[in-house]
Amino acid sequence: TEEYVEPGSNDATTGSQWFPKSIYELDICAKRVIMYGAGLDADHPGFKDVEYRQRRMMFADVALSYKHGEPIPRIEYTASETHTWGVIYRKLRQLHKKHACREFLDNFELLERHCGYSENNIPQLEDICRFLKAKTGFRVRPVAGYLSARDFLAGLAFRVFFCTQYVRHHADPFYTPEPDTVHELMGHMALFAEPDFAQFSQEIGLASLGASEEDLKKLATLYFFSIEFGLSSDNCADTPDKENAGEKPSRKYKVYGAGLLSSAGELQHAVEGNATIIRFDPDRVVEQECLITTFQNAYFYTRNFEEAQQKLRMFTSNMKRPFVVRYNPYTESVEVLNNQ
Ligand code: TIH
Ligand code: FE2
Repeated sequence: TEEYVEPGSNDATTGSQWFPKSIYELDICAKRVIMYGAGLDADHPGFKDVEYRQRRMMFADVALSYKHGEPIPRIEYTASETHTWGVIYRKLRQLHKKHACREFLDNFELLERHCGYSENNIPQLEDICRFLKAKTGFRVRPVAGYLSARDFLAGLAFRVFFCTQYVRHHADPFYTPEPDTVHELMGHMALFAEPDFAQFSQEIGLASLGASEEDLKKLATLYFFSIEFGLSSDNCADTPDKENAGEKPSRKYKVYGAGLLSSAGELQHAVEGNATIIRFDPDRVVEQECLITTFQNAYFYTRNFEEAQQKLRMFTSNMKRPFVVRYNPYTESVEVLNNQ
């Protein structure tokens, strides 16, 4: 499975767009990076910083030469990178304690105990990968930068999460438009240790395999407003119960979305300001624009992961594909059953 597959290629088995059938074929997806290092846009604080750009090239090399099954190379982070991490760590841990959901906080403590999480140390992907594998079967693998939504979501179908390993530029520690290792480790990792959340994530991934362009875009938007920016109303002081209750005071919500839990700036905006917060209803969510260089215009909540999962299932069961996929955990591959 060494070959490169051109994005958009036809899939011989299904007649839809090509998608990986085995976990090894994620090596193909991992190579189709949209932008990294030299591709940084001109607004990015790292754009004019030659040293930063060179460092990013090193990370890109590590990610592009990685293959499924290999140990993930350990990175020796610089004093400056570790300092940036520490500044963010201190700030976010305070905010997490106030605003993060219970499942996130409990699992984050396990990461501190077992995976080298501390304000003086940037954890290594290999250690996290082993930990998650034992908890939920989730794995991480390094990636050089943004993938297309199709390639990125395909990883989730195999319980694989593509993770950047570089650190954001020190000029702007509390918000970055690009995912970086602080976002992945501080925002995402804890919940992949939670079985319900792992299942929810995989189901988005499975629904995305061979989906039409239109459906793929909807699934990417649902991913974005749940896994990246989702809120929950369980265990809150005053649980909102009315459907479509908009613009409620923020203390009624807990946060589980990684894009909020890794950004002190946007987290405070979402739950300490008066951001628009709407009930997570897939038909409504897919109408919302995903913003990647600014804060979101609105955030969505469910009561808990179970509710998110039910709503997602209802929605995806109406999506049409001329085949059915089933994940086989013994072979770590996707079986395709053609419908007549
Ligand atoms: N904005 C987030 C942060 O500053 O940590 C990173 C990203 C979330 C979603 C996409 S990029
Ligand atoms: Fe993310």
